[in-house]
Amino acid sequence: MKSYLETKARTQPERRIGQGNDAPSVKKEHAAPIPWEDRPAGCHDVVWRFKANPLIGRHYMPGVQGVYNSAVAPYGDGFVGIFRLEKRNRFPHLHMGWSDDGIDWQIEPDPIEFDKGDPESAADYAYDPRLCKIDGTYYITWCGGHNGPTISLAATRDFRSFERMENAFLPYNRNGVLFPRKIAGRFFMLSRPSDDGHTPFGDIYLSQSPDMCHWGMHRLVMRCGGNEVGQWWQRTKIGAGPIPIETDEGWLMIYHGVMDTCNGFVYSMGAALLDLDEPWRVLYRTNQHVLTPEADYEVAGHVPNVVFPCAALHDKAADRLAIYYGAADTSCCLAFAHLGKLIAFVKENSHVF
Ligand code: BMA
Repeated sequence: MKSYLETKARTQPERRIGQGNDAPSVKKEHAAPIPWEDRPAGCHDVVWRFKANPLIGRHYMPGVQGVYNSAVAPYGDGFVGIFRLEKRNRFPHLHMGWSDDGIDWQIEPDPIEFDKGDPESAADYAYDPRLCKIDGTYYITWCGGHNGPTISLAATRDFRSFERMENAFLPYNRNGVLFPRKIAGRFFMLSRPSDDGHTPFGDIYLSQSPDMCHWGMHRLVMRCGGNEVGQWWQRTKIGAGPIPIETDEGWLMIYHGVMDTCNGFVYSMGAALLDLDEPWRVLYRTNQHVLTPEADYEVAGHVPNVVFPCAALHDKAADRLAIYYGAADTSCCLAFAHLGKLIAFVKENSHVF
């Protein structure tokens, strides 16, 4: 099965977007080292914060009110990012960003302009992007407006032209996260059916597609958990975060778990291992969060008490994982873990329900 762009005849000349004329040209594909900082002395947590957080603060450039819940991926000899950026009207758009080291980012001031591939893809809000490379094509999934929020999709090879694809699901849905390779010849996407508001419920589902256009064979992956499983940190809703990472122990899926309190929702980070061939089967799942809002920039901001992972870079040889998360719907942050230790932690502290 060919990737999406290969199956579509391209009718428009290649063009650049926004300030994209400054986009670095890709020389030779080679991996830049991912961001890394050792666990601080005295810290015993399996996931720890970058000392220089927030990576990208609330006023990244004049008129900007927040940059958060954003996606990154290796590209060329550096990294690309798709950033959720909000100006003073607080209407979220997606902006391209470039970085040599995954830490210092140059974000374009104008939003990405998508080619109009999908006649139903009204120019509307766009938030919480994920970025997934499959067979040489980069796919962006995000929460877009289609008479209510659901999963929008676009494809690019060069981050200069972006082909808008059909939206994946009926509204209402959020947290659409692709798998980085086909499984049994099909594309796989996690998602979280929701409502049109702030959604006080939600479980993670998996859908399959032969062509990135038609989605079906939906499977429940995992439910949120409450009293009966002793899991208050993830009792209200859960949603997939970064692109799942393939490991010998299964797909490592980092996700957010939400609990309701008398002061609103609290968003924490957890992790699970899914079966490699049938990823709707949960092998292990953390019986506790691995990161919860505690730092000042996580407990204070536009929406306090939010840790919202959307991307992760990994280096298997070095046993390193760098997790990008939005903090308090205000800033972009980084956290680190040893991949092997996180997997061991998930297995040793698991409650599958
Ligand atoms: C969710 C999404 C996220 C946001 C979170 C906390 O429903 O809208 O973008 O980070 O709420 O406000």
